[in-house]
Amino acid sequence: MISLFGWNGSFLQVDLTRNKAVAESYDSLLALSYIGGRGFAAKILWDQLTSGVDALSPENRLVFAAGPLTGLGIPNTGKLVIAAKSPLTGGYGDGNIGTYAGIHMRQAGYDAVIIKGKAETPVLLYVKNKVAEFVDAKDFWGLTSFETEAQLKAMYGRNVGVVSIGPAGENLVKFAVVISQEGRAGGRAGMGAVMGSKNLKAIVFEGFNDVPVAYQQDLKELIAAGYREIMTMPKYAFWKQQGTMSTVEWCQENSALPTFNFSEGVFEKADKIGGFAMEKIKVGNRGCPNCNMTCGNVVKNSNRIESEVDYENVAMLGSNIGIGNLRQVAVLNRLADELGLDTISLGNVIGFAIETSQKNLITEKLDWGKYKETKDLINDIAYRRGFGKLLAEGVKTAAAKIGQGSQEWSMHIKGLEVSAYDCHASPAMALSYATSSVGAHHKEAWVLSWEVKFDRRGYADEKINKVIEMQRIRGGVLESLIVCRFPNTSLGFKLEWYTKYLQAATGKDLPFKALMYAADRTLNLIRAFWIREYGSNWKREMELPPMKWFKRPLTKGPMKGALLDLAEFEVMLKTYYAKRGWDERGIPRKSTLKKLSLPEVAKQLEKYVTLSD
Ligand code: PTT
Ligand code: SF4
Repeated sequence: MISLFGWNGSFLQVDLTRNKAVAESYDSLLALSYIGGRGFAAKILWDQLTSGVDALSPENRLVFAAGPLTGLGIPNTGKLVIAAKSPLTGGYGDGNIGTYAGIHMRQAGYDAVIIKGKAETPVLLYVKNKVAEFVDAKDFWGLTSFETEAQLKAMYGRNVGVVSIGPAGENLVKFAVVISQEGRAGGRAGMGAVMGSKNLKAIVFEGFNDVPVAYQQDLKELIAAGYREIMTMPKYAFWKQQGTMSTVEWCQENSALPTFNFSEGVFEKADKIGGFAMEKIKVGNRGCPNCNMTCGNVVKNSNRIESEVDYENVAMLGSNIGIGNLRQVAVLNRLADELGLDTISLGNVIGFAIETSQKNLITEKLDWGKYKETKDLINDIAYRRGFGKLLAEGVKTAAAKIGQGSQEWSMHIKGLEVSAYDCHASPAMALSYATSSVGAHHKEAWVLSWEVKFDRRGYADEKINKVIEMQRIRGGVLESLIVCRFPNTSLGFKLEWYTKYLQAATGKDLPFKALMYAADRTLNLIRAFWIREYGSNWKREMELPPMKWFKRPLTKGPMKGALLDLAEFEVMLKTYYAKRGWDERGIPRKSTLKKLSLPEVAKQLEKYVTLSD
């Protein structure tokens, strides 16, 4: 056990094949080198996996990792990283979910839970204050994530933390997510499928112990001051009103709203699915634990049932598939949550299927804006029925099977479907997708608003620097601490708050610079993970954005005619690599790994590829 404050110094290693759960301590070097969350997850997956493991086999590890700020009541820290080798991309996969489960996990004494093996029949794991129990979950198999959590709370009490999968995870849909608290989802790259492959329906966490901190009184005062500061920020009131939903109008104005499978950046019914339309049917706010920004907008959907909507969900299940009715979109969104499907990939595969059908390349007759048919298709995907079975594999595999040039409009990078920002007119946003740690996700560098403000269509070096800076801060520091990025990115809450919290919690002086260094280490380790998996099959071309953005210009809106330029983008990508200390293939150089104290990683990688000096 380490004698540091802020960290418990203990992981729970669970083997579902043998029904064994063992606490394992780790040393302070690990804590200080990787901080927590994504840093821990990357290190654990690097150490415990070998190249080529089938992501849906018992050998894969499913990691639930918290950070040194989790469970202490600090603003916006109710988040948990869920990570594994991704069945969708074959590379590193993770996601970030707001849940009481992370808080309870820390208060039960663990900084991470690592799951390997496969239970013979469905189980759930109950972790209560250092004691882990395997509970038969046959009666839960087949339930939606909402039903599962409700029943578990009836069994274990309302205050426990629960993460679970729905039928999509059970059926190994490659973009199944893990769900918590009726509307929080995490693990876009198929973490729900990994959980399903282990026959693990849910984990219930119940912890009552305080995590040891260095300066309790200082921390208490800082926490109160942080919440006060957030509430007095100028953008706070509007944020509470609309959360991420105002992004619909913003993207429409700036020609970035994914429309008809990313063919356009504007949607004629955008006002019907935007933030102001949402306000008319809003019935409340929900959110993650330890947050006074509660950005989950709860609306009443067409079935008069509550559904929590965020920008990505609405854009992908709205404009991207031609549905311009927010109550209907909210039904689809809730269905995705119940079944445990990632809304971004879902809207993406459906958009791809409609476009492919319109071009008469498949026998299914699909069209834009068809609410009822879409609902049926979503169920077919979750239960792997009919055509849904192919779409359940993700858009990359579906396009490869359909062929006939359909790869050109399969909107993914490295197998992960692109998030809800059209990039015809945004080279840096496309670069951010291309080089994200998990595939085409916006979470690390949402550079689009910066492009809109300063230089929309250029390929200048400044853009590359911006992407790298954002990736280090958001994808490295915030994902490892772990804190929600919205207070900083949407309200302007200063990052210095987090170093103060960290100091009070751990007693260690870890300046932001040190956190950025640790972030670089983690991001390079994740890169190494991808390279170790792909070996000689790793190609720079894998990181090129979808060809549609290079070949088929926007036909409407303020950016009409816009296209990405392939030659310029390639130069941008190579320059990005050079700035990261990677070679022309995008592989970290030996010198870079050495600088980050990762010589062992270099040694291992050399078994798979030749490293440049
Ligand atoms: C995230 C991705 C996003 S990002 C959204 S909406 W977004 C989608 N949400 C889904 C959902 O809901 N249901 C569903 N079935 N699938 C969904 N897939 C999509 O998943 C989320 C918020 C949001 S709302 C965002 S941006 C921020 N993301 C953060 C992040 O990544 N890191 C961090 N440190 N802080 C963040 N804060 C914000 O959290 P993935 P949540 Mg999510 C219903 O997991 O895999 O990273 O994909 O966690 O608790 O729902 O909060 O406009
Ligand atoms: Fe969760 Fe939203 Fe609060 Fe972030 S701002 S912690 S996503 S409720």
